[in-house]
Amino acid sequence: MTIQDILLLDDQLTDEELSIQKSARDYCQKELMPGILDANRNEIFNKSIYKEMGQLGFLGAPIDGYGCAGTNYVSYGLIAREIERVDSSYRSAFSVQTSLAMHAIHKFGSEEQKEFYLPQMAKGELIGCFGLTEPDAGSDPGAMKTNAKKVDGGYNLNGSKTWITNSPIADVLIIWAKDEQGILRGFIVDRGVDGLNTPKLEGKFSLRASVTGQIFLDDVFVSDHKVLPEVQSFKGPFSCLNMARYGIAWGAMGAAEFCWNASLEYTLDRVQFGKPLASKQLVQMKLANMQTDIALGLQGALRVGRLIDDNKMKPEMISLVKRNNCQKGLDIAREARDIHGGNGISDEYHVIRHCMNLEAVNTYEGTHDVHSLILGQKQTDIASF
Ligand code: TGC
Ligand code: FAD
Repeated sequence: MTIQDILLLDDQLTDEELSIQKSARDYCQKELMPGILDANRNEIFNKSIYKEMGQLGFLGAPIDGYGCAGTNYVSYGLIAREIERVDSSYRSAFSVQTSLAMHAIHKFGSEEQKEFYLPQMAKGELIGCFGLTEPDAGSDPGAMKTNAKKVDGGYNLNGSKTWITNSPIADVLIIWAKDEQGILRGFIVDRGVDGLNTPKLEGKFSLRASVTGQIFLDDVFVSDHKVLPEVQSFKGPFSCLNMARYGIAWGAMGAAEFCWNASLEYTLDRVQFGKPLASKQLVQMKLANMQTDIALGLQGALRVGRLIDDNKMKPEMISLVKRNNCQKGLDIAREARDIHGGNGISDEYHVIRHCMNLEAVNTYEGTHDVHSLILGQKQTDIASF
């Protein structure tokens, strides 16, 4: 037993899952960690990261065929945990490509669409994004105004999306819009079409190593064969969100683990009042709280992963772990920031970066409170949105 793994989570993993975890940890620590400080300071996302993740088989990992690795969902979660141990921005890049863009095409696309897009997206040669949120439709995407008007050979899309991860750099934009009957449909919009504009959102204090933007659609023509044929309801985007939210539950724990370990090391080294801070009862209680929330959070994520792999997942299970692990991760990062004293606000100690990132992670993919309401609705049968 190690202090890091008090409930022996590694013993619950298969050899294949342990091997995927190791290759993800090695890559993230060797290739991503050394550059994160600069990337976060200067708001840089290097697209070559997608190619590297592609080479390792991370992109679209749970998809069978089409050049994807075909792992189980536990392995997908383990990858998310290792990536977010470095930075939530890189886990965002992984989640959006895998669970939002590729999953939408895999689950709802035609065979032709799958064969064309998925292999290139798995290699990181094409970058995806997922356009659901609008300026006036965040927690309530049902209020969206983006519309699709049927024309000869396809649809004309009009509207705007905001807070879209990757929109300024995406080659493949999954756009959710309502048709003239008010039915939600999914559209694949390729970079370069007339009427598409994807400006970057400036001034972000969170996820600075991820590019976030808007999407403006001004009579963007999408041909019939770029419409996702197998979806005509909000079930479409919400099914993709289930998978991404599940990955976030693992990822938030990865970021929290970094903050806990940093706090432990820092307080063992830092002497005040003649003794290491780690010798103080208040500090030990904080470390114990971090350890407990992480150990339980990881167990919850693992359990939901096994249930997905056994086809027994219900969306409320995902709300439970997304909500819990994001809030706990954020609380741990804030506590770690405090434990580091003044150094805690310097990016060289990394905890302030995790803290700021987890603020957004707690908000996107359904805010903490929206997931409370999903769980409340399931208990009471009363929707209180
Ligand atoms: P409601 O009437 O309950 O349902 C509409 C239809 O959807 C189905 N459904 C689901 N299907 C699969 N999984 C789920 N989790 C589902 N939830 C609902 C439902 O069965 C129904 O199907 P049908 O066929 O009968 O039409 O929907 P509602 O409008 O009342 O919505 C309820 C609510 C509040 C839970 C929903 O709007 C919600 O989840 N809001 C949060 C919005 C959100 O999460 N946005 C995320 C945007 S993407 C993002 O943040 C990416 S960040 C990426 C990164 O960088 O990592
Ligand atoms: P609002 O819905 O306006 O919520 C504001 C506050 O009100 C929150 O505290 C919320 O919990 C609360 N609230 C809302 N409704 C209720 C209610 N019924 N009862 C009580 N309280 C309520 N979206 C995409 O489509 N694709 C992406 O790739 C994507 N990437 C993102 C990246 C970043 C960095 C961020 C910050 C957001 C991203 N989003 C993306 C959007 C994200 O999903 C939304 O921000 C989120 O769903 C919340 O919507 P909102 O920001 O409009 O907040």
